[in-house]
Amino acid sequence: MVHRNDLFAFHALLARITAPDRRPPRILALCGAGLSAASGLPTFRGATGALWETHDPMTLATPEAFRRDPVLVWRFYAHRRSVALHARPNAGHRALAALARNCPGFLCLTQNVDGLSPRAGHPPAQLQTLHGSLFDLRCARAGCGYVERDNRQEPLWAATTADDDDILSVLPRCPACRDRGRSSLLRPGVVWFGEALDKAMVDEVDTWIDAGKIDLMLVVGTSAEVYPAAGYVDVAREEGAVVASVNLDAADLGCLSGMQPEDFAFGGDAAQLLPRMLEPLIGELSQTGEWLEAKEDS
Ligand code: BJW
Repeated sequence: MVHRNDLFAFHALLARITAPDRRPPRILALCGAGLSAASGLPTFRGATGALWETHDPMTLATPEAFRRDPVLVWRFYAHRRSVALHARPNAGHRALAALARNCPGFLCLTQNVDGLSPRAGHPPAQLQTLHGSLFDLRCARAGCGYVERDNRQEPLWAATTADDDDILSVLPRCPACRDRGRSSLLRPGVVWFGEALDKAMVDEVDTWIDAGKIDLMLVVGTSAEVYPAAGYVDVAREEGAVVASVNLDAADLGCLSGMQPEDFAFGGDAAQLLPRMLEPLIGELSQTGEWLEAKEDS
């Protein structure tokens, strides 16, 4: 099936759903690693996916990998923290942040853990970080519950020799466990395969979805292979949403099951496409390529 990549038709849809004589629009977005690709962060899968050293990142994003080799997994995440901290939000993050500011009925679900959407000024109440954050640290011991939010220490530990035993001794440890005489490792506050998403967050998303018909579902830079996140696209469609997918890879544009004739599929870089797609609702990018309204916190 051929899907529409007609920007004029998309802008006509935006005009319809924001017409003054109807209720305020409700827009949902599901974002993935492709949104941050233009900021220099590698994706997990597809042509822009990258190995870290010799490892497939997917083999490291599991509780089993952390139990087996915490040094290897922490080195991977320390590297990712560093890359994310030195990256800048791109025009795609800023366009979505501007949409949130201009449209109270917009909720963005991001699978990204890189912190770039918050740094683009996305209002926190309109952003759910489904897979956690690279900058949260939590105790690896089940039942402890210690969490440290927004730790941007860089580097996470002082440089040591390449010897893994040295690194093990400087990995972050749980202060709560230490107080009880048992020093457990801290781990990245992200959601690994086989782990449940934060229940309170899922409940909040469900409450938002249940609040009424959804007009538009944006699916941005994701292979939509990982559940339960990918399932929100089907849920939005059941709630009446037109789906607009944005992806660099034509193969992944068509990966969403159940694409309908009224849906849209825009092939290209999300950082370039989103500002143009959303222009009727957020205005124009400045001549310098900077998002005029954007405010970065760092
Ligand atoms: C561009 C671009 C540019 C490039 N512009 N586009 C139902 C069916 C089958 C399986 C399951 C199911 N339900 C659950 C499962 C199991 C599993 C799962 O989904 N497996 C599938 C792989 C089959 N799910 C889970 O395990 C989840 N947990 C769970 O279900 O728990 C149940 C439970 C309940 C109660 C108790 C206990 C358990 C958890 C999933 C967690 C995923 N975690 C990761 C790692 C996070 C930490 C980290 O970052 O290291 O999340 S995996 C990884 O994939 C990461 C991502 O957020 C996620 C999605 O990837 P994403 O963002 O889509 O990236 P890519 O690389 O796949 O795609 C990038 C796209 O961008 C591509 O399409 C490019 O073309 C495009 N692109 N440049 C636009 N410039």
